[in-house]
Amino acid sequence: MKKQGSVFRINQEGFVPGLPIHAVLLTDGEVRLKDPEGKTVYTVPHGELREDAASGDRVRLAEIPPLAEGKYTLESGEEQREFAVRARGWREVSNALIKGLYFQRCGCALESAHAGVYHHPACHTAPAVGWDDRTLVRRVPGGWHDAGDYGKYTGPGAVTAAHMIYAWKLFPQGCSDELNIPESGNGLPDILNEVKYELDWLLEMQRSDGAFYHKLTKAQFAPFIMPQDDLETEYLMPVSHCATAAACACMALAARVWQGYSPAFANRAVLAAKRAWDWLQAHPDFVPYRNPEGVRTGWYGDMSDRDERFWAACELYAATGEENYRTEAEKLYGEGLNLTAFGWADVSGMGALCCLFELKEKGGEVLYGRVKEDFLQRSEQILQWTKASGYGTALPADRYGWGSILPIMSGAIAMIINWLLTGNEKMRDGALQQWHYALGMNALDLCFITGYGTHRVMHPHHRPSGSDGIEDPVPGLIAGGPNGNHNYPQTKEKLEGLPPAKCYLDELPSADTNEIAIYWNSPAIFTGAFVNQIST
Ligand code: 9MR
Ligand code: ZN
Repeated sequence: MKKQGSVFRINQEGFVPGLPIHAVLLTDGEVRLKDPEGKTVYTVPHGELREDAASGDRVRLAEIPPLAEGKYTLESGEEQREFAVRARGWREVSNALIKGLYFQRCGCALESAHAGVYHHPACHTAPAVGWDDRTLVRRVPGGWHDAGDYGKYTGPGAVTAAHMIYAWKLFPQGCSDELNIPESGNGLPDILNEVKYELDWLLEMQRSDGAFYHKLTKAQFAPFIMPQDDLETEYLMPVSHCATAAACACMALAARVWQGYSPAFANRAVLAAKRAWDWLQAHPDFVPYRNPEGVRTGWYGDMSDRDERFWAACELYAATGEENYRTEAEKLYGEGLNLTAFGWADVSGMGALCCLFELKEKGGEVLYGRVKEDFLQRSEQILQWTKASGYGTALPADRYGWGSILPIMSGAIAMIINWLLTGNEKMRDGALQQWHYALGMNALDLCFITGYGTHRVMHPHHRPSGSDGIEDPVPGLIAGGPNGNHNYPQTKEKLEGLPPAKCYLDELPSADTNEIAIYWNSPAIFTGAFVNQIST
């Protein structure tokens, strides 16, 4: 048998008809593409390699015109690599990414009817206690575990839910499949059913004065035990500006969507958003969140709330049409924001999404016109990074930090939005290449989504996967990926000296390269919804 080619780096879930096939080649020689009968259907001619700065690899990125459904083989000398072209070929993996959030549900049993072998009893059902005020004892049920730990963090949760809501708003046909979750078949698309699980929890995280608690976690991370065995007290940690503004934005966004499904819920959501906004107005001086003494769970430190406030003002204006929100949004926009940032720390891009797709008629010169111009310019920069990378990855070599998958998938979102606004095919292809990156077209030759790909992540830093006694990790979760910063000493010891895009360990302790997180799944969900929609 011929060797399974080490000179090929491709999307390990294959391709779909009608879209170009991208493959990174580590050979300058001719590459033949053969159909199942062994007939050459396409030839990539000999071509020069160039060094990819992030990985040190000498590569070239080939683009093969769209192919009909079928099985194909790439061949270079003795090496070959098979792949399939299938209609709806990426549906399964993108559904799995959404279902991945279901597996993160807290406070309810995961029944085997929905969770299969990964079923487990309800977890974290005891009442939470206020960290500052121990007389505050109340149930705060639900929500998603944030990542490999069992914490639940307001800002990151709000951003995750919002990525998913926008995925559905912009690409409904790309994400409307039934996911076999408890609510399936209730008339609401399943992606929204899953989001609602988080929204209900978020509403519980609001204090009576309108502010949101920053997080609900224990004082320390749990050991690697199943969630139902994690019985220590969970605390409502102090409120924060960033959490309040992010939850405010998310609730105003949700209110508009649920108007068509459940006006009562929509009403509750918009009222929560308004109360959060009023708290922010009454507390104009930003105080960054700090973990109280003795608390070691995720910090989610953020040194500015301007971007969260901008996003919140945009969404509230879209939800209510009240001019004061518009005035605030314009003022905050005028302070200068990075409109292509879509992560938990900088949410400016979420505000941009609102301006571009919800405020076209109502946003006028600033909130539509200027945001659009600014956005197009910034996304052009992302396309340039993509072109400069040998692997077509939207990240410069010096920016591979903890969770590098986030800026990479954010790059995909930015290029997708550009494509929606301009129809520029280079943007579509740039976005596709980030999808391919996540699924295997990368220097590690690895699909970052558990349960998928021919070369798989097997040991994510994820407590259930690490303690359930099942060999395969919980499926549909995306790993943070290579991190050139070597945050952990043991990671540093094993990886020091390697180029950043190769600093990755498929080892359970390596939270700094192999943890999963809900807000890494969600931009991949957005991108998956897009690729599905344009290929159906
Ligand atoms: O995603 C976060 C990353 O940007 C930070 O560099 C890192 C270290 O502070 O923390 C990451 O978030 C973790 C959070 O603090 C706790 N839950 C797991 C998260 C993913 O690793
Ligand atoms: Zn739990």
